[in-house]
Amino acid sequence: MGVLLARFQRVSVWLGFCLLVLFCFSNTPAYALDVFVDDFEGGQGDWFADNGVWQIGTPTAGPASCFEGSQCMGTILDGNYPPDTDSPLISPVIDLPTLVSVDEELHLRFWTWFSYNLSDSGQVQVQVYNYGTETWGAWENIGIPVVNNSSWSLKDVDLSAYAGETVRIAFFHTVLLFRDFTLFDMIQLILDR
Ligand SMILES: [Ca+2]
Repeated sequence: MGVLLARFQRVSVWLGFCLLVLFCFSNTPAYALDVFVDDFEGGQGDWFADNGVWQIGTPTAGPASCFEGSQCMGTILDGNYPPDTDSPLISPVIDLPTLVSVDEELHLRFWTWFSYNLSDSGQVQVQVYNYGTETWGAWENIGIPVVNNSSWSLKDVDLSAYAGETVRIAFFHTVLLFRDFTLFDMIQLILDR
């Protein structure tokens, strides 16, 4: 009788452990890990512009406010962007993590407000560093260009294809004519699990 009871207790403990393990794994929450975050509240940092029409601060035209806080990046904060001013706003160097399972994805998320002339647009680009040649590759367009206009809205670009690479991100402002401007705020590069 004592032996049977001991066996029953061991089985009960083992079953309880198994159920606990199954419960823990089945309830493992999906989560997002920040790889890079910038809301521009600390200033320009290591962002830079080529053929620069970019300014940092609080806009006095358009929405007359940033999405978050008092600092955002824009192509002239108090009026129209000038004509013939193609210009990328380029991020600091970012080391993207590798993906370790099919459930993981890398996403660039940012808030933008824009008002473009009919011939003008905004495009996200990425550039990969080659450690062998110690040079940066060509800029590649990713995601869908934005045209026309939008109030503050959240954009999402999948960067999973660049996992494990060292990259720079650019917001490319393509302009023939002139009109209001474009703004960026609260930029996040996220590892989704
Ligand atoms: Ca901000």
